[in-house]
Amino acid sequence: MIVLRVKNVEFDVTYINLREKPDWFLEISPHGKVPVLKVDDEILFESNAIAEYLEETNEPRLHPADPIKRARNRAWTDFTPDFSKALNGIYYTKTRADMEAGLENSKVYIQRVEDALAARGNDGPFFNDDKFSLVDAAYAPFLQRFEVADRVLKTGLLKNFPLVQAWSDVLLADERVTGSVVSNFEEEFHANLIRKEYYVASLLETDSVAAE
Ligand SMILES: N[C@@H](CCC(=O)N[C@@H](CS)C(=O)NCC(=O)O)C(=O)O
Repeated sequence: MIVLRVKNVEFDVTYINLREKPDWFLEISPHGKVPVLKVDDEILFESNAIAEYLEETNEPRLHPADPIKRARNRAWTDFTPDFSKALNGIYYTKTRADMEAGLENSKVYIQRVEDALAARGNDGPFFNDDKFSLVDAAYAPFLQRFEVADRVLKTGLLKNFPLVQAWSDVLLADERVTGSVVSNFEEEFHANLIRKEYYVASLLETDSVAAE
């Protein structure tokens, strides 16, 4: 969705309930996962494949023009699942001890991205430079979810990674990112944490009781 927005591609979006996937969705999504992109009568799946298709078919180009930089960008996009798993492993946990273990475990993955940002040789503010790239689009959703969870958990994790923190701040202030989720995103995200009875949800309930 972010790539569609950055490239100003016209699209319609259909949200589905992942707890009760409709039959039409299961018929078109080979892994039963979102996102799926329908182009005329063709179905594309997997975020990276969709992003690369949009890159090849729509301006502006988000990949760097230089082939070496482009290959490195693809390598960092390939790292997104490790990075997201590390962040998810903090707040998708049932106990405080598991959350703390997830927090500790995440540091090595975040440090790798911190080092990549330090190596870009400029002030960004995006992954490569001053231009939004496919790497920005790939990481933004996970930084966005972590930020919502960490407002409750208050781990302050990213304080130890100033370049990742600054990158996250810029992405989460960007309308192309914030506008790519449902308007009640935070509410939906919290509801999911509560439904799954994650540790973070117990802090949420404490917060709302304290606010009454
Ligand atoms: N590698 C896939 C991962 C997609 C994915 O895990 N989607 C999640 C939501 S973010 C999903 O559809 N989960 C539902 C399920 O696995 O049943 C991609 O990047 O598109």
